[in-house]
Amino acid sequence: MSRLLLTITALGCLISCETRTPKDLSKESIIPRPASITATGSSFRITGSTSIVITEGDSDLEWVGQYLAGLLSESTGFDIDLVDENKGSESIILKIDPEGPIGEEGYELNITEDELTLTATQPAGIFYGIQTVRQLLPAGIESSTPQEGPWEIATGTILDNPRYGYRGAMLDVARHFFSVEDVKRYIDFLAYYKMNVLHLHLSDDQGWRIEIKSWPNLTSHGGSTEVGGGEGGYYTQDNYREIVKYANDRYITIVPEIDMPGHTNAALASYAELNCDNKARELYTGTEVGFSSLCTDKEITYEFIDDVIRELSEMTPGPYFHIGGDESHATKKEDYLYFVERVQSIVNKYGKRMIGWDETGQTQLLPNSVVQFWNSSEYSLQAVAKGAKVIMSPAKKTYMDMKYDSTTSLGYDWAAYIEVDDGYQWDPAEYVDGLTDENILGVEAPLWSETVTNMEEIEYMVFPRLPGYAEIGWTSAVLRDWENYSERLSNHGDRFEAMEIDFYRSELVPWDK
Ligand code: IFG
Repeated sequence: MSRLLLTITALGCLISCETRTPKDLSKESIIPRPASITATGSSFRITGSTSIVITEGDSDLEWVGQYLAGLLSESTGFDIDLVDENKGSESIILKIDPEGPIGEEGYELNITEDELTLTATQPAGIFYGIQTVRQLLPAGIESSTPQEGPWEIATGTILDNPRYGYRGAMLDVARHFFSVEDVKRYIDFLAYYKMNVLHLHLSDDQGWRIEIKSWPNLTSHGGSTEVGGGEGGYYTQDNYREIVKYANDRYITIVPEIDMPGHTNAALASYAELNCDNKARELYTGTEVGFSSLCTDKEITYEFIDDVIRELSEMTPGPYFHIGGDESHATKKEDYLYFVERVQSIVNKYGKRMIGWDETGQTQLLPNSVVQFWNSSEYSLQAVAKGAKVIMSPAKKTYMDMKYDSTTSLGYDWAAYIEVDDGYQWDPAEYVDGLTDENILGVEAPLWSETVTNMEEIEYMVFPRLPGYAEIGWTSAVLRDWENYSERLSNHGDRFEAMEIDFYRSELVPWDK
């Protein structure tokens, strides 16, 4: 090869090899955007001799360490193990320091050429720091099979902590039923973007999805179909416990919802005595809303609700129980108010805080209750006036069953078309006059499933909007702008591909820049 050609090749490699080694931490595409990043201009490399160091006394870091070791080993092909003292270089050190960085979900990530150190006051912070480390490595780190390296990360320091304590998404498993495996994959998506709540919409007109041992027909009959007439399905109590454990291991709280007094046809079809006329309803496989109501002036209704809330609360370690309360058009107003107040006391009796859709803001709420704003500012402000907190889920911004635009085949458009920029460009504390951060618990993005039937369709409606909702929940408003975000989001396209996520390639995002 001629001297000239050799020089050009070497130069080319220098440029391409040089750019392949990340050196500027501040140029990385982390979502949610961290609170602060300081770059120091070099790089750290994970190699076959890398180990994860957890010094003794941090035993509750064991699971998090194994989680990281599993993730790294699978895609690097290295055998990365946990050790209890730092012997070599290229180590990853995880440590809990009660005097450590800010907040119980915060973390400090310190990267030098020799070691990568994650420090936090709680294991949750280490878990969130690990999500950041994943995003600093090449997209191949997300592959389920060994990929070519090198596995390099730019050096520097990241100090990070979330804006809101409630950063969630909802999955409607009632209109269409989804398997335990599908729910676990949905949980993996939330964990990757540092979200910490999964709200499961477990019952509706079309299906009852959670086994209640004292009322077995709810699932044997009420769980036997779904929108469109398919076979439906339900979670046994062991299935539900498995979902709860999978979520809790990833610092995600499950919020179970039993929607009532409306949205209850599946229960009304399962037990005649729950109907005011003592006639069991037919199973329903359509998509209308607002036509059903439990019989609010029969005592057996409250015995039923007491059993349901007792059994479900016993399997739910999280602090919340969602009672729905939306679109109760078939319930007289005064019956609705009486019903919600009685159910609120049952929820509290079993040690949980009630969450209800914003219509419940009209009732005598206890200060520890929460309303989920989806449609009515008026009801939400009524709730705040009674000392309740608000979860922000404006349908026009966060409903992931809304079409991206008129060409989207799945979903609805009754609230709005929600393109990727629409879902990102709003702020929870500015959305409703009179609703400020002192009233707001956090944000949640619901996915209703009337038109969504499988995991691919879930992925198409959820990505690429979900990372934006995660950033709204985590990152302070001053650090958020569409220009910067869309640039970072464009670099997540190859991560979605590595995770085999079937995402909508919005033209508003410069995916192939
Ligand atoms: N509103 C209903 C949901 C669902 C949704 C579809 C709420 C609180 C319309 N209630 O949103 O059950 O049908 O976009």
